[in-house]
Amino acid sequence: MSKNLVENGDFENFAVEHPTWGLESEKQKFETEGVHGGKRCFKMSLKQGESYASRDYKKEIPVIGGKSYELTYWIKSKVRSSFIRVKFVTQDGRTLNKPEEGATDPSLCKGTGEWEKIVYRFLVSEGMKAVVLSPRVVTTPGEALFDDIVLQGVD
Ligand SMILES: [Ca+2]
Repeated sequence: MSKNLVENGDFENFAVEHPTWGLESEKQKFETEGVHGGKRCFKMSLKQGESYASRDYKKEIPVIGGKSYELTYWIKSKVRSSFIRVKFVTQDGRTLNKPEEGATDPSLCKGTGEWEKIVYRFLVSEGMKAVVLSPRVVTTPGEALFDDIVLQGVD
C-alpha cells in the first residue's frame, strides 16, 4: 500500500481543515465529542425536509488510470445511507459526480450508531486523472460522524 493520499483525513490539523474540507455550516462541523481517533472528527447532519447533505473534499487527489485504490474510513451513524462517494475527474477536467456518470459508492454502513470501519477497493478507469471524496448523508433526518479517512494505492 502507498502512503495516505488524503490530507488531514483524521481532521486533527485545524490549519488545513477548512481549505481541504470546506467551510463550516449547519450541515457540517468539525466535532470534538465522540470522535474515533484524536481530538476531532467531521460531522454532517441533515434536518427533516432537507434533501441531502454532501461536501466535497476541496482537492482533487491525483490517481493513475488502470490502478486499484483502497478507501478506508470510520463512520458512526444511525442511518445506513451515510457514506463517502468517490467521484472521478477525467483527463480533460470533467468531474463525474453521480453513479450513472461513473462515480462509485462504498457498501453502506450498518447504521448501528456505533463506529464502523468501511473498506472499499475500486479500480480507476483509464482516462481518469483524479478522485474527489464526497462525504454525504442522504436519509432525512440523519447525521453521521466521519474520521480517519485513508486512500491508498494498492500495489
Ligand atoms: Ca480524528
